[in-house]
Amino acid sequence: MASDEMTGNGGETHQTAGGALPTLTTSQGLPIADGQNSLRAGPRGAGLLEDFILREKIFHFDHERIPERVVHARGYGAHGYFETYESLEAITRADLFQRAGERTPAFVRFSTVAGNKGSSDLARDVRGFAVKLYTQQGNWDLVGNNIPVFFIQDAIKFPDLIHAAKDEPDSGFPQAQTAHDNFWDFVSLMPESTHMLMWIMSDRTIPRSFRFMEGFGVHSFRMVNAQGKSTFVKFHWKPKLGMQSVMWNEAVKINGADPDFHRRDLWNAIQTGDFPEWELGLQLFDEEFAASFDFDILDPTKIIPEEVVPVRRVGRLVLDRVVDNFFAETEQVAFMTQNVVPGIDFTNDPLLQGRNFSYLDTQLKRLGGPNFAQLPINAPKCPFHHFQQDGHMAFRNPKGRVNYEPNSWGEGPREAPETGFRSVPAEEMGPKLRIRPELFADHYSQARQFFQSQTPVEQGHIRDAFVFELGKVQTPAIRARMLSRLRNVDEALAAKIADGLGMELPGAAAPARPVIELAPSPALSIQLNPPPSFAGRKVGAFVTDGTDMALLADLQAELAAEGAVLELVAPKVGGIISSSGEIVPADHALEGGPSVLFDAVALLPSEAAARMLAPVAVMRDWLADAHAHCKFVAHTASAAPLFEKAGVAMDGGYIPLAKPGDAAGFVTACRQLRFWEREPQVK
Ligand code: HDE
Repeated sequence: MASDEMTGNGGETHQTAGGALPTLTTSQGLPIADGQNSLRAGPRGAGLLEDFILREKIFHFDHERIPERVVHARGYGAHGYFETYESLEAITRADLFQRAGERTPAFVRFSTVAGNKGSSDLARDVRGFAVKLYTQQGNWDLVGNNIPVFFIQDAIKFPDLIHAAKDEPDSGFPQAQTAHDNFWDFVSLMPESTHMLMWIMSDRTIPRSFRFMEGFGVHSFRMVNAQGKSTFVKFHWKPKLGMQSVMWNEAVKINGADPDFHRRDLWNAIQTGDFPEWELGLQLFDEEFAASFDFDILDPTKIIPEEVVPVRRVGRLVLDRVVDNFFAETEQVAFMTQNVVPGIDFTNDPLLQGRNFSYLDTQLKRLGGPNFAQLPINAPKCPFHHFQQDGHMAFRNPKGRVNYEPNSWGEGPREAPETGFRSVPAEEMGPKLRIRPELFADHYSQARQFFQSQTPVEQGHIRDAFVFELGKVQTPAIRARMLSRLRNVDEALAAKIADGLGMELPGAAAPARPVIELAPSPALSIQLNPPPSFAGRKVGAFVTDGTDMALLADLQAELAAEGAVLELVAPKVGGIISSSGEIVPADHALEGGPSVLFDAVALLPSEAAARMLAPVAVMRDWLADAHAHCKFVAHTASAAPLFEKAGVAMDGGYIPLAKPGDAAGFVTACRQLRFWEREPQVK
């Protein structure tokens, strides 16, 4: 036995009871006798070049990282399935839509766009919503976002957009945010981005979690039936739990309290069997509608309002399995817009056409060779046969002599003229030009429609977000240029932002096409589409020694019946001794469980504890934040000293818990998610 000094492990052995664990080896299978010490010349001597075990281990470690995605670097994935509600045979021959009840395996990766892999989840940013469907006719990737429009109309502007949005190249900051000069300089010079700016300054870019956000395919695609008939389609994902966002001040604090807030939420929901679900919605329309629409359906900065073309729900996506290994699955998954299946096709949207080039290209760089489709997460789950061979890391290698076609050996795959993929034979004619269609030049009408479709509370948040972001812009001329554009969206909004910035309102920029007055679309508002219940949400209950267990149990039961979760926050994580003398473990210590982590809060301290804790800063923040973030607050009478010290004035969002039964009223109130009536008082 080696001495403690030589093993460096304090004398502990790593034997396990029964000794059933496998032997540690090198990657070549060599059993390792000592994994704690490198080979050296004497106890205090130099390391030896001969130590191939050290060299192999460090070599592999040095190469553990692959390049992070140039955009959407931070993301989180999960497995699940898509279930078709009804046959869509009349519209598309895509195999996954043929049979009601059929389940297609799926992998979904949610992401932010601008931040690097280690950035925080609550950055104000667009969320990626990328879905890989492993159909029986190949993989179909619907690589979408949680916002249905985009900043730019042509792929040639994408590198400029992303350069401007990401950290500035000399300083390397700010990371994961658009609140800086380069971004606002670029977008204020690109009026086509105005519609998207309204969306990103809205609460859509600070979602409560991935589970509570919509997804969109953005571009117009085509569905094609067996007769070759093509129908235009816009794809939507509708969250079963409804939409929900946090407040900006809350987002800033969540980033500090739990930078992994969104990934933890998804992981926990799946692990506890509360599987997140979205319905796939289709907006289907034909050439005739496309020709009559006020906007060009090829323009990715435009939507088709749901009130104009209703969303038909055709199936559901359920995420029911977390990954086994983050790197192998979430990091190595390669989404590609060009992964379509027979029955799905592209349109001439110039952004989509550029994407179809980019996604293949980027995988070669990121995954290091042409065989990334052989990785289990990327490989189709249907039979596939081709004659591609060799290359870096080829690990599915065919047997036999036949590696080309046509061949006369009577072996190997053949084309499928009837069932294989064929592009829609759209007529393409015209001069070769670098130009955009006329209708693409309407930059403001839908931006205005979006703003006017929001509730006053949501409009206030948009205004505040512009004031915050433009307030971080150091060059006054950039702020002024942006304001001159916003005057075309809404005069009152522009004036309020100017006021918030302490600036004069500049003259309006001349729009390239006149702004059309469009009917508001209530479907665009989060608040006008409240969730069906409080299910999937989380309440944080502050408890101390002496907490009334009957009231706590009642609260727990009501939340469980609603499908919501209760977590206990206590002065110490070890827990509390309840009124009935039992030890109840806590989920969070007060310091580690700030109220921003919860959708609503409850306070059930003993009176003595409330008096003692009232002056403590963390306690005051806990309550003051819940109040400022317009949360519903359930409380026992004994919590009164806390309110006084935190300086909060109780209002209709405060619900007393005096007797069993009161918790039901609290849970009902929580279905509204926030007590927005409070916001004017706390702003
Ligand atoms: Fe992407 N985008 N994109 N994008 N995108 C990538 O591909 C690109 C666009 C989207 O979770 C990259 O594998 C170009 C719109 C998502 O792995 C890259 C253009 C939409 C993801 C790329 C766009 C998206 C990406 C980087 C303009 C919403 C993450 C890594 C022509 C519909 C997928 C990668 C994942 C990722 C290029 C515009 C969504 C470089 C050139 C519009 C959700 O290929």
